[in-house]
Amino acid sequence: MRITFCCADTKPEPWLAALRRALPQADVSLWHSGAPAADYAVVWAPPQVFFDEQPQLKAAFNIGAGVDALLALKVPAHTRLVRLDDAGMSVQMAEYVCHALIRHTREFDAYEADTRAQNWSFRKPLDRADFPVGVLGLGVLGARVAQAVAQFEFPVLGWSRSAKHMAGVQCFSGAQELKQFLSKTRVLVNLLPLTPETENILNRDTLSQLQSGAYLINVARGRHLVEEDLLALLDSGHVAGATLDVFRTEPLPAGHPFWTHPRITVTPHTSARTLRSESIAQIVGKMQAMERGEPVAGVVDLVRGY
Ligand code: NDP
Ligand code: OXD
Repeated sequence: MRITFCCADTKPEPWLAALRRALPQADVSLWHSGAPAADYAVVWAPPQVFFDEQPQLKAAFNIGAGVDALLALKVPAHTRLVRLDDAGMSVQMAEYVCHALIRHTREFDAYEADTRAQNWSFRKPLDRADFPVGVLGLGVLGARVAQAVAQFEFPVLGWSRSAKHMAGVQCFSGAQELKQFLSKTRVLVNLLPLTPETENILNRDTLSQLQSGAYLINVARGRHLVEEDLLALLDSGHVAGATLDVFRTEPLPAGHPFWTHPRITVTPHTSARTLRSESIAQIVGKMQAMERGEPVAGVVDLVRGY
């Protein structure tokens, strides 16, 4: 079996070494233009020329959950695209979202400012019933986040494409139920894939439908959010604040207003990192299953776009 590795922004050596350890019989190498034809690829945001030169690939394994960068390319029709299926990301995402939520609802920023000023003062506890949390996207990550938030006894709502039933989560689905979902939500968590249907879904219209004093946690993709609409709604007071992990341009450019906005917390696309050993174990298991002719989870549906 021949495996080629083509991952932007990723140090290749540890991945190549780990893949060789996991598959000692395989020929594993770093892709370069003109490299020999491979059976499988491990990829992250490869250039178009990669697929142009590897038309025989049986599958390309993305070392992330989101496949928007891959779907922007022309991929050979028979090459299956396979996303990471959790591989240690959902627990990180649950930590991140619960941290952002609780930091906001327990007013930890204000307490931190008080204690820095050596000011021993209490705030009136907020009622968690006043902070219904709505999760956009109830897939691998969104479902785990919704369940984690429910553990803290917040009211939890979720929205997905297909109808779902989830213990402790009031579920909504489809465009026709989005309005209802938004009107019952105060803290909005975005865990949708980026597709033509979801691009710019966080805009003036949708964010205005949230309950007053709304809070946004965007951990999916920057292109879900119309940035100037968020700034306008922060100015108007309808949105109280936001925690943003993803941006239309990454790294977030110097001088961007999000860097210094007093009610926006910025993190550098780090809410759920790809974990090398978990990812390789999953990818290698799927390559072996494919070689045996067995089905694997996480194959991207090109029509749905995720
Ligand atoms: P999944 O594909 O497992 O889940 C996607 C969810 O979104 C599903 O519930 C799906 O509905 C729903 N959905 C998709 N399109 C629509 C639509 N048009 N209307 C309503 N619901 C829709 O993805 P993951 O949970 O694994 O990941 C979600 C995203 O998180 C990734 O695509 C990626 O962009 C982002 N991500 C960000 C990371 C970071 O570090 N910031 C790390 C990892 C991922 P249904 O269930 O009905 O199909
Ligand atoms: C992913 C990401 O999609 O890291 O996995 O954003």
